[in-house]
Amino acid sequence: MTPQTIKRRSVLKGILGTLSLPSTAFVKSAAAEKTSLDEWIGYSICDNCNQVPSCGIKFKACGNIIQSIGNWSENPRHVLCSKGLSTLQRLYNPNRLLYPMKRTNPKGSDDPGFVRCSWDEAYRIIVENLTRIKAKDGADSVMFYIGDPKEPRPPIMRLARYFGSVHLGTESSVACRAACMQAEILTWGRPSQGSMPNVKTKSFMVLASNVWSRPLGWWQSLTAAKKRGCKIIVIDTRNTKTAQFADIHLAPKVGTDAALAMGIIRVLVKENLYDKAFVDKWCHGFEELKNYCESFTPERTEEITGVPAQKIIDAARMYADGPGSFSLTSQSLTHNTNGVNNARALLLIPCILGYIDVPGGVSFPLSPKGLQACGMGLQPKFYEAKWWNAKAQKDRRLDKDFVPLWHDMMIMYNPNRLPEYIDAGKIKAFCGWGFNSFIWPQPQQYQEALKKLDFAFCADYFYRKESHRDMDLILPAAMNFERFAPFGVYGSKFAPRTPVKPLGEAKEDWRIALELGCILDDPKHFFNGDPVKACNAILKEWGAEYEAAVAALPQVSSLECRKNEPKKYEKGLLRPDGQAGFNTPTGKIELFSTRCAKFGFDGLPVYKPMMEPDGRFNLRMINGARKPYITHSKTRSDAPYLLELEACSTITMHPKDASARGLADGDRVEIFSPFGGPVKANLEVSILVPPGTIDAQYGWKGEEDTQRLVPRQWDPLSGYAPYFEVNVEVRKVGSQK
Ligand SMILES: Nc1nc2c(c(=O)[nH]1)N[C@H]1C(S)=C(S)[C@@H](COP(=O)(O)OP(=O)(O)OC[C@H]3O[C@@H](n4cnc5c(=O)[nH]c(N)nc54)[C@H](O)[C@@H]3O)O[C@H]1N2
Ligand SMILES: Nc1nc2c(c(=O)[nH]1)N[C@H]1C(S)=C(S)[C@@H](COP(=O)(O)OP(=O)(O)OC[C@H]3O[C@@H](n4cnc5c(=O)[nH]c(N)nc54)[C@H](O)[C@@H]3O)O[C@H]1N2
Ligand code: SF4
Ligand SMILES: [Mo]
Repeated sequence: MTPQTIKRRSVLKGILGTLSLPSTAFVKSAAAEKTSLDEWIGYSICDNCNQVPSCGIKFKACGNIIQSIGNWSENPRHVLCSKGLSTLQRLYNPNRLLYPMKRTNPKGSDDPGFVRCSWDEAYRIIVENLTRIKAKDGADSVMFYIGDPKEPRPPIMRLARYFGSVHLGTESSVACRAACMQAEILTWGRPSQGSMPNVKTKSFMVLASNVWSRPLGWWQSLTAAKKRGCKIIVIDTRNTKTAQFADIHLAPKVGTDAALAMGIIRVLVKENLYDKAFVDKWCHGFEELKNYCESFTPERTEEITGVPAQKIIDAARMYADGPGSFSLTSQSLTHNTNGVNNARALLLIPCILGYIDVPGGVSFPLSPKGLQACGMGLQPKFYEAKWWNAKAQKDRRLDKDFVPLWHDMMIMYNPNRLPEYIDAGKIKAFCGWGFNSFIWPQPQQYQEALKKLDFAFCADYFYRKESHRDMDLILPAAMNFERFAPFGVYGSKFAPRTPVKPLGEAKEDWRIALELGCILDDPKHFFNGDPVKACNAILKEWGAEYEAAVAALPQVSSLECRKNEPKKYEKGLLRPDGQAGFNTPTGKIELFSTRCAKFGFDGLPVYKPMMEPDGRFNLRMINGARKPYITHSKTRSDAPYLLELEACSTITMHPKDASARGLADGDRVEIFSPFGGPVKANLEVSILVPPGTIDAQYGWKGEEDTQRLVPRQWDPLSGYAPYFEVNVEVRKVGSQK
């Protein structure tokens, strides 16, 4: 035994003794208070679609049992949707994982033989294995991963950092909003999905987004704007409720948005509708853009995108009557092999119109200083951004050659080549929170790869057979009603939670990560394992405190913030060096990205044709546009209320395509692609999709797993998969090939 393991064991013993109880008086008294059978009103935050920060929930409880839930009206987000309301059923689902479980059969066995173990034993197994693997293969061979549950990210990022591994992957580094964020940062140097319209906004573009994927406040804001006379333009391939509500709906074929954007930009340039003074002073690469868009005449753009030429002209003119703003999709534009460019191209439209950081346009709020979305770590100091960004760490990352631009821009490594990394012996251990192997195209390849790991564990609400079967340990995570951390952030407001005691031996994700940090590293770095202390370390940056915020409930509390003012780029408020301009390499909005060019990519967001239909596969599949009662893999079994709304995989097809194939509404069908199938689904015939396109939901398993149809090909800028690009064919179950 090495001196290091002896030390670790004695430390472990001591720490486990002190960590088994909540550490601060506040947490202890909060827990004790709820042991009586008195009725009380409590507050939580919904985590069921991970639009973090998410909607506030007010609940009525008796002792530790929550009896009913509803809207928390004082919370800025206070209208719960079907998924939010179903979280109570999820909380008391009898299949919940409530105790740590360890495997007793060898990896690869059909039955892993999971048996219950104590937290002490689970931690001992984790610490011994991670310490051993780190000593033998280095800290970087241990991969940390957090799935779409974005709430646990900050302490796990901290855990990975102090453990010393640069391989932190998340669902956002596999496929989510981060590719859009890349587009935003490349263009104007900071993340911004746009701003919802205010009283000064005269025109508004919805860039591939839909009411079904947004908290309900989004729809309220849009309808109020339209009532005020603001013109709404929706750019969406499908004929959604949002599209039907628009003044103009442009429906480009999937993945042709860069061409559509160039067509619109050409009209703005030709008709002199753009803001010349703003472009001359604050934009880089206008001449290149002007030359490139020249060939995107309305007629040619119509040919590529399917959007009528006159509509392109009308939309350009309507949007130019500003000030205007926009709302950008979180993911749909970027789930094809030219995704980042498709998103970037659309973002250039408000840029050349000068709608950036002006009243009624796209606002770039400054405050509270340093605050980030929870999914990005909440606060750079807390997860130690400097460490992640240092060259010594960056140089060690496995995604450096695979996605050089992503690697340069992002702290999270892109794990889409995980099977290759495992086969090459570069990743030996996996520590996952909220891990779902169906997130990937060809998920079976990832599931096979997991079997080859030396050690792996996952924390989750439920045991998910396909993702967890080859883990050594499964840890029960406390749900949103059972945890303090994290607080919800809404601009300059924040909201704490008043949790009930977790069922069984479930623990908060934050607590698990912090306790492991205490054992693997040093309790001083991990707030003695206490999530409220960790939250307070973050909140104190903005003069706030968790306990005081609980005392103020049901009102939400404030964070110290700087005053927002327009045209901050003129005053040096958008760059860390205090110089005027934007936080890009040229200090200007980059219509031509010098950062892309540096890595050998096109500097302009160019159009590229999507995968060609080859005669056998003639339908483009949008594999995953959101439905209001489904979230990814997780809502299918956790909340039976939601399954009652849709009990199996259901694809949508236009009536013309259905009749050409002899298919009717309600048919059971099979889907094929050049990359896999058959995959089964029920058919819904609807004008929601245009001819030539079907939509499907991913996350169904077994014979309904649509991820098997998607190839492992990647957008070279982000490394994201073409979930919305693959061509498929559909036929009735049992009919001839
Ligand atoms: N084809 C296709 N694939 C896609 C997409 C698509 O549109 N089409 N979208 C991509 C996008 S944008 C995303 S975000 C991902 C989905 O991301 P995933 O990570 O696959 O998301 P989920 O299935 O919601 O959740 C994963 C697991 O987390 C568990 N979980 C939920 N909350 C918590 C928690 O608080 N703590 C812990 N420990 N566990 C929790 C759930 O029980 C579930 O097992 O899929 C991506 N993949
Ligand atoms: N109900 C529900 N809400 C959710 C989630 C959920 O699973 N369920 N997941 C959350 C998460 S993790 C994410 S990332 C977000 C995703 O949020 P979004 O990206 O906004 O959601 P989607 O519904 O995938 O895409 C929005 C629209 O883009 C259109 N679209 C698809 N491809 C193209 C294209 O190539 N061009 C154009 N112009 N339009 C296209 C689709 O028709 C769709 O109506 O949603 C979040 N909210
Ligand atoms: S939109 Fe629905 S699922 Fe998403 S946070 Fe709000 S209530 Fe929860
Ligand atoms: Mo996502």
